[in-house]
Amino acid sequence: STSWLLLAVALLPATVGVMGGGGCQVRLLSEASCKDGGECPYQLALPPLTLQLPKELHLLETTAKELQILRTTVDQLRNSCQACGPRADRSMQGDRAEVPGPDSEHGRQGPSVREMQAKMSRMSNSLRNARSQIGSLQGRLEELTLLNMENVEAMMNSKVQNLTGALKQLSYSCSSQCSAQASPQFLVAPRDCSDYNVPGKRNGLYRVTPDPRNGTFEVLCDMESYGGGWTVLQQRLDGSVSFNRTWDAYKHGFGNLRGEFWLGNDRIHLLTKAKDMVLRVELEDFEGVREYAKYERFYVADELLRYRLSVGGYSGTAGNALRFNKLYDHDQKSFTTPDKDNDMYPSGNCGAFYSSGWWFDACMAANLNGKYYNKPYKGVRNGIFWGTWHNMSNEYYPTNYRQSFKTVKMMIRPKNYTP
Ligand SMILES: [Ca+2]
Repeated sequence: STSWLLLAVALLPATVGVMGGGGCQVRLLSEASCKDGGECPYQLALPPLTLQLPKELHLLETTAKELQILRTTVDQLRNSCQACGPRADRSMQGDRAEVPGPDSEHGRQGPSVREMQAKMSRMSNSLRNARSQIGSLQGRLEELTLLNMENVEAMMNSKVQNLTGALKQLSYSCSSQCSAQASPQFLVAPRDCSDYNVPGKRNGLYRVTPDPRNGTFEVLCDMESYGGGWTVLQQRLDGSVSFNRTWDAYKHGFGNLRGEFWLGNDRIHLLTKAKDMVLRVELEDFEGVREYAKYERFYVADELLRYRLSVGGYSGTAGNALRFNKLYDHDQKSFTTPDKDNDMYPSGNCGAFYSSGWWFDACMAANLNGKYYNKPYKGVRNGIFWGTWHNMSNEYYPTNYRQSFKTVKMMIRPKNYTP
């Protein structure tokens, strides 16, 4: 754009001059030089004009310059040739002191020829060099091509071989170490007591991880009764722990795992969610009668579903109190505590009325979290209750005392467990 601007500025005065007529000056050169015939010379002053010429003209200029130089050289050569003889003599006489030796004649006469010869030889040398360089470059190019096509393949093959070897070594060392160390128990954290049940295990406290996202906790394991592998959810032994507790207490569990306790609704949910579980209820009264109820299906939902109970598939000796009849059915019932009424009884809170947390209907045919009585009792039936106990039908008569239980135990085990 700069060159365009320069051109425009240079052309502008000319254009203006012609258009305006003021810039164009035509005048007589001189009156004195006018001839007698009246022919006076005129001087025409044109405004400066700059023209943009194609750049190839520069070559023309260069060529002209070179031509000029060549002409000068030729002239010089011609001159020196013409003055060959006399100049050589003069130079031999005059320059002897400074330019000694027999070559001085040639030194004066043919420097341009010798220079040109030297130049020629230098040029031919460099030409040879260039040619040999080109040759070597071509050779390298071919080598590189060969490297690309063949050597890379070989290199890759060797690398693949190395990797395969390393892989074999790794798999060998892994398999040999693993087989030496591992049994499945170390690979998967025990989810409930059944995962611990190898021969020689005894009743006690074990850590279980039913759901790795929800941590690990301790449980009481019954490893001896009925094939073992039982995770105990609840235990009543002596009445030392009150089961008249809040929603929060039943959620997190309470009591002592070595004595009386409720494991906690969150944990019961996790355990029954991890595997299909069987529930076994153990009951013993103060007359020494021991009976059990077993359910093939036992699941407790999470807190959002109010720990709803799913229970079914009864077998046993104590009777199916959890699913007594249509009016008293604990299956699919939410958990209720004295401070949280989720029961089916519209006029009040079964948990508050019977002093416990349980899956109350309206209200119950069973309540294993009732008050612990160490002997028959009267009044509200708020004790541990199993509605199908063998003597339940005549408990009111003639004494009107209510049945009490000495020990209660609720425990679960995977349905597919084999002792
Ligand atoms: Ca209610």
